[in-house]
Amino acid sequence: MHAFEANFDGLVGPTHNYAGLSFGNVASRNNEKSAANPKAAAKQGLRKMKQLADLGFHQGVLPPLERPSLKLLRSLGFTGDAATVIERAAREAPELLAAASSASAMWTANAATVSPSADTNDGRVHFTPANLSTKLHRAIEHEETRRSLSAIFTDEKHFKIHHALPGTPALGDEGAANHTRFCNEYGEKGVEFFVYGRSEYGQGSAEPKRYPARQTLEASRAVARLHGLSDDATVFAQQLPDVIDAGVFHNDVIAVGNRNTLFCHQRAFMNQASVYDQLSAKLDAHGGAFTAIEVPEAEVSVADAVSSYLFNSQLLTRPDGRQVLVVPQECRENARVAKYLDSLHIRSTSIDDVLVFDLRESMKNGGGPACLRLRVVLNEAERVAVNPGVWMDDVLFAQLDAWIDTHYRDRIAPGDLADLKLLDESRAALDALTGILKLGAIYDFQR
Ligand code: SUG
Repeated sequence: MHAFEANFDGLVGPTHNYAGLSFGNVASRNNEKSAANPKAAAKQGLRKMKQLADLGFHQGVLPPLERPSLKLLRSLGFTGDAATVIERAAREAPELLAAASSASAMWTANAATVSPSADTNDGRVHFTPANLSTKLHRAIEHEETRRSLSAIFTDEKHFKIHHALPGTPALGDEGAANHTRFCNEYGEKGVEFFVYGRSEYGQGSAEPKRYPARQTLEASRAVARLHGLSDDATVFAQQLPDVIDAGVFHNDVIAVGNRNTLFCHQRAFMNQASVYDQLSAKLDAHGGAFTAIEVPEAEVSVADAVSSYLFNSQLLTRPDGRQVLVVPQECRENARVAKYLDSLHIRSTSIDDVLVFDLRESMKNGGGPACLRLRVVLNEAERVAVNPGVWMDDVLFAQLDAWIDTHYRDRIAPGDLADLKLLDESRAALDALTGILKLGAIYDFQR
């Protein structure tokens, strides 16, 4: 059946700030305690969505979550009315207030792992929200994420939305950031590629020494089972541990795939050649010819990849069949990466075009073009079943642009998280947003 890939980008929430919450994510740590501009952040993300929609890509929007999360703070013993909770948390545990205030749900590549209906045993599109259990500010996302996904992919005839895996070290799951799907045509059965950082029970397996490996093999296998994927259509691979130690906290910082193409760094996976062989053999059995475009260390180092986010790009097939690579501006500012991109057209790769976006605000927290989007392959019947309010077009763009102007600040410094007004402003924004996106009352404060 004919199908296409839709990208659902996370709208940056009104509390976007730099709190240095993600040890192992170099950008997050480097920008800790600097002032953020939520309005610019939201507009940068929105412009990407609009421009990609204008080019003919199917582009959807996922809403931010309610932040600050009074629910988290209350569960940690801060009692009383909202003002008392925030005031006490700011005074006694500013790091917990920061975790409760993060707009991290913008990185929807971590919202869930998604398997298209062509791959699953019951013929539905499966979603497993990621438990994101390695970081407190992210571990509190999945319940609300599930609610948003359920408001958008509501029809159970087409969509199955699982609960997140138990949030425990053995089952750390970071969602689609560590998952890629290869296929011949989007609507045909494909091969799902799960990349993990460590194994809880795989004795003697290599692990990073400096930074945490957020995804486990056990979590990846559990998601594949939940989604009803067959063994002949899954490949599991481990990230190189020392690359995680160099700042590659998700696989999408070092690799991106689309259809039959994997674009990745030379030093992405353990036993990389055998990983290619497995992908090639399994894709071949499903009618596709696997190709890897491997970038050598000698041309672009792992450090260059981490600072420029070359691989945190989107590799997209245009309606006319040409393949475009969507990269952040930082790629143009790194001479070696820019040189590599400029040479793409003479290398006879399947990448025909490069599109550059300014996503500076998100990038400063370690979130590039690929982090900001969740890919969902849909056939026509499934597309019709999606809540129509979330598809990007001229009207929705204009509404969201004006909505950002009305509700967002242009500066949030760490100390501002103690500002009681931020909660009311944020709720007013989200309340208006559910009207614009026609999502119904998805937020706790609306219920
Ligand atoms: O989980 N940064 C996010 C970035 C997520 C990027 N996603 C993908 N690679 N798919 C993270 O590390 C930083 C927030 C702060 O420090 O304020 C943060 O959560």
